[in-house]
Amino acid sequence: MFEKVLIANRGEIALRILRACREMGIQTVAVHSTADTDAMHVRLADETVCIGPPPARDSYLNVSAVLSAASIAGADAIHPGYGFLSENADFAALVEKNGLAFIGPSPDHIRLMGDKVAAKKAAVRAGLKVVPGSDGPVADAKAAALVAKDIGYPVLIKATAGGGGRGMKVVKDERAMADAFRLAQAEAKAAFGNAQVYIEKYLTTPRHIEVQILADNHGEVVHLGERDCSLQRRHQKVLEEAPSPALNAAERAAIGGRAVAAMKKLGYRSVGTVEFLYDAGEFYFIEMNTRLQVEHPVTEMISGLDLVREMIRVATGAPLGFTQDEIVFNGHSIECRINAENPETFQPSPGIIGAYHAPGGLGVRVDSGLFSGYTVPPHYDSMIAKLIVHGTSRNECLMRLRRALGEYVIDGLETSIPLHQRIVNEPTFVNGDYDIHWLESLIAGGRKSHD
Ligand code: MV4
Repeated sequence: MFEKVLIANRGEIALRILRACREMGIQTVAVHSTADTDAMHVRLADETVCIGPPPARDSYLNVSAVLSAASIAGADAIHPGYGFLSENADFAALVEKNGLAFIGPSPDHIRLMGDKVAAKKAAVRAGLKVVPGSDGPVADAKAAALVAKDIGYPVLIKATAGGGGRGMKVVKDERAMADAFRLAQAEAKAAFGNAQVYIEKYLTTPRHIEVQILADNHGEVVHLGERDCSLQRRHQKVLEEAPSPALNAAERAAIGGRAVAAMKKLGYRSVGTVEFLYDAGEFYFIEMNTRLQVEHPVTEMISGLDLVREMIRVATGAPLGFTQDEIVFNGHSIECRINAENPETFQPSPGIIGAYHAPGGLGVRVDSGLFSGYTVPPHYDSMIAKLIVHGTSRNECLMRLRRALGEYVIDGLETSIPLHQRIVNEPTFVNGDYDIHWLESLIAGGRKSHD
């Protein structure tokens, strides 16, 4: 087992990793910017290293600062969390070159999945169905129009280096292609430094369903069920649940089994998430995330497994301690991402936390570094807490979530708690009958049937 792990992240996920390490008897090293000196993950760590000023590019994204901190502290492994350096293949390779373990997938798998065209090709080779579209990158609007004519409009232009929805353009008909293509290329170039784009048939009302994978270094792979992440605003997930209310047991077993078989073929290791669009009973692979995800707790709640612990175990070379048959799913879980932002305008709302009271009781989990007197810095993502609830059924989970949201007190700044209270009372959400556009239409609809 590792003796000392450096946690290359901040906020709730740094705390989440720290907790797993402590339970495993592993020493922790927190790195932090000067904006995070008083943060909870820094206070609780065994050792701390300041790695730079507030802007992420000068601290949490500074590869040499993080590697130097690991070397000075004598860490034998680095956990990257999510965001920041977590899906930087060059960073993962450098960590290994420095003789440390990267607690995550191999640099090659990170690189492969970072190229969305290569990822799709790999998925096809590994037996997964993908959305019809161009075979690879498309050179110009003329070639794009040829593909679109073949698969039929509407189509979606996506960035090869993209992911997470940035730089996508829906094209309704051939007349709109030329402008959309140029715009997509320009946005891809600006966002990712790579103008390359590809084309897919645009699915108008799918759900976003993703399968959690766990793999050891010896070819064993299991899935931990799926999560429904269809509730998004501007490609930011707002609320996630497991299992998906859209799937029956046969569909669940089928997609889990296909994702496992694909990852075995690819020789994948560590945790990963295979993302699908679910439309008219079919699953289409779109991307794979080669990291621990924000929403991993809903999977932990229904599987009883500690994903961070398992991720650390397999990174030491230990074999998976259980088989697919031994994983028992139990009940239902929902996570609400709580952001420091105005619940109507979505403007960030950093500031000092006044009174703070987190909900508790049976089936309630709060992953957060918040405390009364803490200052939410303006330099980073606005997510300040995750409220995760478990129930024996979806209805019990929903009742408990409403209760827990009502108990949560975060004074001093605006949060998205009122938005969540609205969502959990909407009939469409209560029925589980939503797609990827439902939340945005609810928000755009203004004052509607809440309370
Ligand atoms: C799509 C799609 C429809 N058809 N691909 C968004 C994030 C990235 N992971 C992939 N995404 C999508 N890919 C095809 N072929 C719909 C989405 C999508 C989306 C698109 C427009 C507006 C909001 C969206 C929310 C979630 C997913």
